[in-house]
Amino acid sequence: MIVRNLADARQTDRRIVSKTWESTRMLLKGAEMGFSFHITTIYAGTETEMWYKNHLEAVYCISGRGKLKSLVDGTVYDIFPGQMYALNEHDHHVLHAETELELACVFNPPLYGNEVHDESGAYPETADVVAG
Ligand code: 9YT
Repeated sequence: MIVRNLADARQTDRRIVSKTWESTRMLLKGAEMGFSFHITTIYAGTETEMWYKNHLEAVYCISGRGKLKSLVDGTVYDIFPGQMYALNEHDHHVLHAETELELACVFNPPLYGNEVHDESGAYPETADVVAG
């Protein structure tokens, strides 16, 4: 069994800080669960364009308010606590955080560790660090 605490994990290199977001990776590839599990904070007033060509992701909104726009068909969805979205078709999208958003995110395949988005908004297929 693996038991971890978010506040503790935030004091370690599990906390990855990028330009418009930060993410604490609670479970990674090395845990051999078949997915990774992250608690992500999107900073208020930011827009993040993403396109996970190598991953599927499900996102659950814990707190905050924002807009999710599909860059496939232009549909805009409200994001608020209780909303979930799944990028089941590797959907190209942009997330606008009207307030700070706290999100729970699951990635399949799991992230290795310290990945941040490349210029296209994707994570690479492999990485150097393999944490649990
Ligand atoms: C919602 C989203 O995908 N934000 C980018 C960060 C990502 N969730 C991560 O690395 O945890």
